[in-house]
Amino acid sequence: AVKPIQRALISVSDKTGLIELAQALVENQCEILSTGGSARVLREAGIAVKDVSDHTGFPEILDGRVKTLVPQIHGGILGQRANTHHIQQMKEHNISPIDLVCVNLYPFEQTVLSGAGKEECIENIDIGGPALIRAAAKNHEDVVVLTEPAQYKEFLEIFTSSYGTTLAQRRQWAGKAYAFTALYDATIAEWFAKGQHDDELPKTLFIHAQREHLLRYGENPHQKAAFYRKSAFSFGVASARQLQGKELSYNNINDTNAAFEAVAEFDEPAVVVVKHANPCGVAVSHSLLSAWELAYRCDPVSAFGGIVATNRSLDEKTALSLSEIFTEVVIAPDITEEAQAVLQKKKNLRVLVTGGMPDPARTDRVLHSVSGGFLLQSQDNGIVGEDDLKTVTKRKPTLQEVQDMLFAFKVCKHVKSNAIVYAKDKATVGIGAGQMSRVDSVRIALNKSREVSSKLHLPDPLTKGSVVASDAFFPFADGVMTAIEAGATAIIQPGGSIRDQEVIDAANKANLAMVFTGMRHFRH
Ligand code: 93A
Repeated sequence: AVKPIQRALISVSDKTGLIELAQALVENQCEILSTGGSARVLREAGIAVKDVSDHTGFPEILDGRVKTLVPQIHGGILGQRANTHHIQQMKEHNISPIDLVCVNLYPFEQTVLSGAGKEECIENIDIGGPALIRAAAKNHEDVVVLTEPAQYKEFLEIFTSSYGTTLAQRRQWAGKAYAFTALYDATIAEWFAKGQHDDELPKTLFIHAQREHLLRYGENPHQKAAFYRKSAFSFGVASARQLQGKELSYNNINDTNAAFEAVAEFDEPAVVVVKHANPCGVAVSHSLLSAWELAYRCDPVSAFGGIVATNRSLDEKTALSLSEIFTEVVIAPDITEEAQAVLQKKKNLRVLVTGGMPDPARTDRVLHSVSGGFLLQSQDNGIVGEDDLKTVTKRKPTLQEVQDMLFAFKVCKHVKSNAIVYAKDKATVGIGAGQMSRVDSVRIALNKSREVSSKLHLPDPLTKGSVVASDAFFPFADGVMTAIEAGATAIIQPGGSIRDQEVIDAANKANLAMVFTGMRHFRH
């Protein structure tokens, strides 16, 4: 049976779609109760509305902390219409039933993301809203609960054709409502946990993430997949706005994340090109355009169909240059109107804007699943600086070599192990990733670089005069020998092998400078 709606309570932070919803309710003889800001918006649109405070005879107090937390409201939602005892009590206390509750909550997560102070964040913890939502969901037998503007359309279609709703529909919305408030509270709990016990891992792993949407498929077409969003308090692929292009695939999301996390490592204008979750070109420079050109030069063959990430607002010149090659995704903190106009011509290209950069030093956790369980670790937020370097060779590195080494080591952190990165003038010139033996990575990076150099008809290969970074120690001297063959002049690596001395000897023999970082950056 269809249940009519005679009285609705509307209290929303996000006013999207509010007027259309209220209009339809009023046209169908429904009385609307509303809180301060929501009532104002409705009145301005000429919609008849009654203030909650007039309805209850109790004013909004404590700067709005108590608006709807009163028996007239909660009794009106929770009273069971088929229970004569309830109806009797409601009459006694002058409580009239409320048949629809439309509430969305104070924007806690957005407030945190905006960089607001602690007090403002606390003030954006909604208390009355979740209480209304949970009450209405509990009594879904009699009450409709809507928690986000995206649901209004579906509701209005049903309501305007049948003037009411069915139990099955109300049950569905009720379930959504509890998922919604649970996620909201999990977000707040996460925020409280930040900075209190950063490095502690929880005794019980409680994962609450909202299924954002189903993906067409997983890594391969025969795998099912979906994207789940948790409260991240950080800018990235999960919080990005997609301005154009096809829907992101599973691999797109993964690769885009890798690219954006990597580019966030750098302060100067930087570009990272990623293919299959590994960087195939990284550069920092005086401008984004120059960084893009240098990053692309590293491995143009692999860059085809890749992901491009920048750490500055994407400008027109860079957009023009990068739109000359086939790219799957572009992700940037922002984009100029001119650059957007350029990219719009590439209909299929996905363009994502995040609104900011993640802090590479932030504390976060990384979850990995194994059969029968999960592995949880703190994110690799280690950053090696000049003071951490220990020179182990006779020759000390030059200033230029130090800068290139620090750059290359940062890139290494984002390359799958075994990772080897050749770099010169803060641009990668050869990347070897994911090999089972380190010396293979050194060779692959060199061979790729040789191919690029010969295509460019350069007199010297790009690796000549470069530095080499290794994500973990060299177990033998063979890797160093290959780096010498490539024309590298300095090496940065964690050190710590029982054969360190053999490795150092090989470097000394060729007058290479070598520094140990004492920190490893495995990435599997
Ligand atoms: O401050 S509250 O926790 N206390 C309340 O009693 C209360 N009632 C509704 N927040 C409360 N709300 C929230 O106010 C709603 O969840 C909604 O987000 C917001 C709408 O306020 P306004 O209509 O004044 O813009």
